[in-house]
Amino acid sequence: MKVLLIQPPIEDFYDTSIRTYPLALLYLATKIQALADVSILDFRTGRKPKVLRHHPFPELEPYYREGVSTPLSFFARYYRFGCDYKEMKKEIAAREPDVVAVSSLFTTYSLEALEVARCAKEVNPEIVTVMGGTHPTLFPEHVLKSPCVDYVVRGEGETPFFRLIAALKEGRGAAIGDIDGVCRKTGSDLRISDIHVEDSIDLIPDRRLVNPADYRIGKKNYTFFLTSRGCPFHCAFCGRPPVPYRRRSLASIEQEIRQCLDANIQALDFEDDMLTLDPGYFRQMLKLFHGTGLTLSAMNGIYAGGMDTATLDDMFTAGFRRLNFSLVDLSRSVTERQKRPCGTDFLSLLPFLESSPFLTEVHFIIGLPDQKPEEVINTIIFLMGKRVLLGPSLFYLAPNSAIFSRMVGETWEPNIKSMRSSAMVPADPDFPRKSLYTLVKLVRFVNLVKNVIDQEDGLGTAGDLLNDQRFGRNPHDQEVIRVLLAEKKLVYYDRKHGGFLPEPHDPELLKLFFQQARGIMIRGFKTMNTLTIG
Ligand code: B12
Ligand code: SF4
Repeated sequence: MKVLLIQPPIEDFYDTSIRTYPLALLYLATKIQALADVSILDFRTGRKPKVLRHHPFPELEPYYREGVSTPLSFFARYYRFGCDYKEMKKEIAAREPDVVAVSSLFTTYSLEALEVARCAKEVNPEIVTVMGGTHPTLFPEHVLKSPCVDYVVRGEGETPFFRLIAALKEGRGAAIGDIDGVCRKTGSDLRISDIHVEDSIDLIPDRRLVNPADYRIGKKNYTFFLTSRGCPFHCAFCGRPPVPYRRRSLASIEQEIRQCLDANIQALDFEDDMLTLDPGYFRQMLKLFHGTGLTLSAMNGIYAGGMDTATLDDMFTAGFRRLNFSLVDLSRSVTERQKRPCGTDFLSLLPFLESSPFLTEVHFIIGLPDQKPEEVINTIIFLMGKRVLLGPSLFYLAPNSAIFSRMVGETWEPNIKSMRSSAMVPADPDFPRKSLYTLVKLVRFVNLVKNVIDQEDGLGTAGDLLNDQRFGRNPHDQEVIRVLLAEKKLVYYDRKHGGFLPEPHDPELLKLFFQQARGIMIRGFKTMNTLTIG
């Protein structure tokens, strides 16, 4: 039996192309390896993005434009990241699979995943199609009602998928209805199973099933890695898959590290939802990396609760160089409202981090319901004075989160495309889109200044930026910054018509930022160099 596991393409204004390792598919492929002839096809990674002239967000046209020159640029074009329909059909047809199984991790890109199932059925209606991942787990009916999907797997897929493939192979179709985690249909009758949770999460994915050179960060082959699954917390904005928190055995992690090295992996990104929950376990786990030479990261974000400087030292020894912390917001009242545990524990680690060799990125959310733009300004001003890079995340509605249930509940379907940060959907009328946009632009300004002062010390105030070579080379960029500093306005240079035009922005917020930031210092990201906002 030939089983093809597919990572679908996505359509958006951007892609995080350094983080598309198809780990879920590798777990599934490894589990059924002895049962079937299995291969993985990644329709998303390593393909040239294609510009889509029409996109589903006409309301964003004033914000994301082409032909614009500004040093504070944001998104411009809408793309398809990965294969188009014709290529997908050709690739599926060439492999003549019996089963096509598609990963659908994101609700917002679930239509792209369904397209893959449609391709498979068009290639050959006899191909059995299966879909799994966070989206089908949360909305099995939505996926199963597509005439192109035969089965949906809910929850962790290894065992249900194994049983499904075994039943199909042995022609035991009738038994499929009883497999925990597998949903099926008979005519219009849908049989929806509970969410499956694996008894053991120690399975080691066989990374030889993908080409390591297809997944690179800089010059290094990277992989995703999990030491745990699930998270015991319930932040109101989070749409994590509803599975309990469990940790892996250290012995299996040790074995997996060896296999990664054998597979020529040089960098490893932990994608755990809660990597550092138990600092004791975490530190033991870090010891397994000593001497491996692997570069470690946790770009999904590190939770600082319970962490201390000794743990940070251990992280450095293990191979971490760049840290991504999830702050959410500086204000305790915001984090408490969001039910975010230990929201501000990170602050106690900051003095150590600033004087350490780590490069630290701090992520915070812009546009949470009940969050005020002024609160975000406080976070920005605080972080700009620290030796960190600012990592803004625009709020989006995450299915299964408490906010999602409150705001859209059962009526979510028409909003599918908006459940992404690039859609900049305001969650609160007091925090409109132009304020979200203004704050992102301010963060870009701060990070740009950090970049400039990292390269050049002794710039006294922000006004000196205008004489800096970096801006001097492009008079249009220089003018955009001059207008921002002097007139507190956002403008861009329109290359087509050859003039400066206003960007949508909230002038009051800009004024407030510069008022509060007056006399306050911006510190570099890589260096302790500073500059003062005049
Ligand atoms: C890595 C990751 C990414 C990567 C991409 C990963 C990839 N391969 O494409 C990056 C960083 C690019 C990413 C981006 C986004 N992400 Co993300 N991401 C994750 C993260 C942290 C881990 C996913 C993972 O690999 N887990 C490890 C694997 C082993 O677990 P798994 O995926 O659950 O797979 C198991 C089952 O689901 C099932 N299964 C999975 N696939 C299949 C397929 C079949 C056929 C079967 C049978 C079973 C099956 O079996 C697997 C093994 O048990 C999850 C959080 C999470 N806990 O899932 C969020 C998550 C998936 N992301 C999410 C979102 C919303 C986004 C964004 C759209 C947010 C935004 N900024 O707009 C962005 C898109 C940005 C962009 N355009 O680049 C949400 C999705 C929620 C939803 N219902 O839509 C999640 C759940 C985060 C959250 N807490 O809310 N993400
Ligand atoms: S945001 Fe992080 S800590 Fe909060 S529930 Fe989600 S995974 Fe857990």
